[in-house]
Amino acid sequence: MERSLVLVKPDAMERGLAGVIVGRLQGAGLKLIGLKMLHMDKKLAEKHYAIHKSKAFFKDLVDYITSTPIVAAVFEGEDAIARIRKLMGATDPSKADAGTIRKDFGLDIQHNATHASDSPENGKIEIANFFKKNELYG
Ligand code: FUP
Repeated sequence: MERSLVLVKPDAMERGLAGVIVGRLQGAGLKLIGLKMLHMDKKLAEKHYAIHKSKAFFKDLVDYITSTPIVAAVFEGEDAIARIRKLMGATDPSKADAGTIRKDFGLDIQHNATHASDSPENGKIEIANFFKKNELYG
């Protein structure tokens, strides 16, 4: 069993897509075991995106992800990481496969509707950044 953090990012929140995105993942058979709405502060954003600290887009990314409240979810399932990333599609929505969340709802590489963990190890770290153990119902 794997677990992944999923974020519904500001661009999707502003267009009322939180339920649709969470629903797509549930509809694909992934189990929702944690859910909350929060407004990420700069500290949490910099921690979440620490791997991108040296990139030119880092400041914009932090400004963007902290621009509105977001929905954070945890999904559990067999092979959950790979399955969710496939359902989400490529980082750049214009390059994402048809029928993926980012193809259907993403606007551009920064405003790409969702985040999901890219490995089981990062999933554990990311989930711990957003959820206490007793907020998960796996
Ligand atoms: P992903 O795992 O698909 O979310 O993609 P990355 O970890 O490579 O990138 C994390 C986030 O950085 C993306 F969701 C959007 C942002 N990003 C940019 O804003 N510009 C870029 O050129 C690349 C990524």
